[in-house]
Amino acid sequence: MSSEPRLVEVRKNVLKQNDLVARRLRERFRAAGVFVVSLVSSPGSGKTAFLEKTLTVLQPRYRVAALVGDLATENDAERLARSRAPVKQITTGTLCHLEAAMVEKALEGWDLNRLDFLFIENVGNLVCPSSYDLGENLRLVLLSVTEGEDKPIKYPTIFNSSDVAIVTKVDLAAAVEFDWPAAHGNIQAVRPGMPVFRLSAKTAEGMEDYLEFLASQLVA
Ligand SMILES: Nc1nc2c(ncn2[C@@H]2O[C@H](COP(=O)(O)OP(=O)(O)OP(=O)(O)O)[C@@H](O)[C@H]2O)c(=O)[nH]1
Ligand SMILES: [Mg+2]
Repeated sequence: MSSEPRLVEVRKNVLKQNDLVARRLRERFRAAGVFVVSLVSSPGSGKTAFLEKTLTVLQPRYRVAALVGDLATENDAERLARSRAPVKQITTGTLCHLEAAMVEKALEGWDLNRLDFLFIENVGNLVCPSSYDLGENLRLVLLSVTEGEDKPIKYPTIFNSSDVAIVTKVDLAAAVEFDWPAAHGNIQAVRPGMPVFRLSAKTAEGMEDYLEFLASQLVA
């Protein structure tokens, strides 16, 4: 007998188990009144830089915190902690994505009632994170100008499973001859109507529009 059907079955069970935990998390987030935003992208697209800026700017007006996933190191948590927001690193070992159970475990001892926004930076990967619900309200997919305009059509699932696209590192756009109409067209091809923001965490260009959008989500 081929092993293929068994592998598929195991994977389905893992996903089903994840959905149960994600549902539990979503209910907990709703009850606590915390708005949860997750970030997915390929490695190095600028998730941590963008999140550090977001945490720093939001801090005076909102109570914010972050979880960050990586296979190894506490580097990103240390960078995010510079914002002075509560931050916890989740190290996944060999796993290329976060699972709802890891988020649930990382939140042990946290009083979610004391938060307005919780951000979750996923492991840098354009494939694995797409199938794992983390109970978030909003999933942001980042695409940096240096990656190539074709990424949305090459990795459609991660764009399909996200709510908003953020084009990052726009300060480098001219140097890499980034083709904005092509990138935007590719995003819209895989996820018609998807809101897209263009910004730079380095120069802060475009951050204001995105932060306004985020604040409007909390009110909604
Ligand atoms: N010029 C420029 N560089 C940026 C910007 N955002 C991030 N970078 C740089 O891009 C590199 C990767 O940024 P990170 O924030 O570590 O990216 P990441 O997506 O968190 O990476 P992983 O967590 O490893 O997946 C770093 O050298 C950043 O300084 C930006 O807006 N402009
Ligand atoms: Mg990072």
